[in-house]
Amino acid sequence: MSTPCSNEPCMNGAHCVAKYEDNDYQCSCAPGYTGHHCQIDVDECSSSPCLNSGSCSDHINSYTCNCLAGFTGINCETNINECLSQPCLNGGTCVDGINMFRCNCIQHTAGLSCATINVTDPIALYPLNATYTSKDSTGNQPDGITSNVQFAVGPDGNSQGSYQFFGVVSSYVELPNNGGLDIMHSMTLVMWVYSEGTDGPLFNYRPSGNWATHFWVNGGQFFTRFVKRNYEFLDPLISSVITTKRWYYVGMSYDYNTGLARLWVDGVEVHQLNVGIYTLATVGNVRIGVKSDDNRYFKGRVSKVQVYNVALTLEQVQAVKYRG
Ligand SMILES: [Ca+2]
Ligand SMILES: [Ca+2]
Repeated sequence: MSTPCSNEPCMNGAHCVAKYEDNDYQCSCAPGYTGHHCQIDVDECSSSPCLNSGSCSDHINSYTCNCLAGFTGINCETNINECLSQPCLNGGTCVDGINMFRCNCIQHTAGLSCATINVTDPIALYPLNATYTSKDSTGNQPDGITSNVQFAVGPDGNSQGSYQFFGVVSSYVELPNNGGLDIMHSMTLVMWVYSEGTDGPLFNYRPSGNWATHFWVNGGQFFTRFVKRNYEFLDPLISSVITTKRWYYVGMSYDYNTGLARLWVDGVEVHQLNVGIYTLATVGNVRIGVKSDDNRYFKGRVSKVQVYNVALTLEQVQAVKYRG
């Protein structure tokens, strides 16, 4: 028996509903189709559902968005956070962009990820190796004077990459200070030290007499004391007890703008102290190994002594570790 639906007029999986009284039919479309015979594939992209310039692909009763780089989500509604991987180094602040990030670098750092650390040149750099002997490789300061020291293996493995100090009154290096090392204000000193167990001076202003600013092994610890111009002591900075017969990369700094003093050992700040704002006693020649009126003489090795007239940051101290 023939019905209005007998010749299957509805398309695309539609259900045909016969209307006998009119000898007609109506198509009940499957999802995603329209039209009298459900012959039209509805364009689900017509409402422009894809955001942020994503391109839309129409499917049966659905759509997909193809997002531009930097966006995600069903409708490309999400700006991917490129800062999540923490790409900014050295304290830089990350600002998320579109398929990119930008780093706002702190002072003295630069580059896309703030990986570049800018450090001013030292005012003196004594490599204390066979190439430079006791000379300042920057050429700024007069040559040092050696007394009963000899070359030894340095922290970089160079067989003549340091000076050996013997722990006796005659064994020292003296660095002349014709005003060039008289820093007075902000300063940083970094050096490599290999102690063989005695206390003694590592960088001591004034070879004898009044104590000026000094850096020592004292009590088996790294010990630095900034001293006021009138020779009054400021509070010292002290590390924990050090291991003998291994190299340490040590540094200390004083910031005249803040009064803050710092002591670093192998890239770690071990002591920070606000000692106040004073002009420092950085007068007289500097001696490594001996203060002639004190009977404690450093025994061990020293290499790559660097002096700056600014207070370096920890990142900067690490960046100059192998200078010299
Ligand atoms: Ca469609
Ligand atoms: Ca982004």
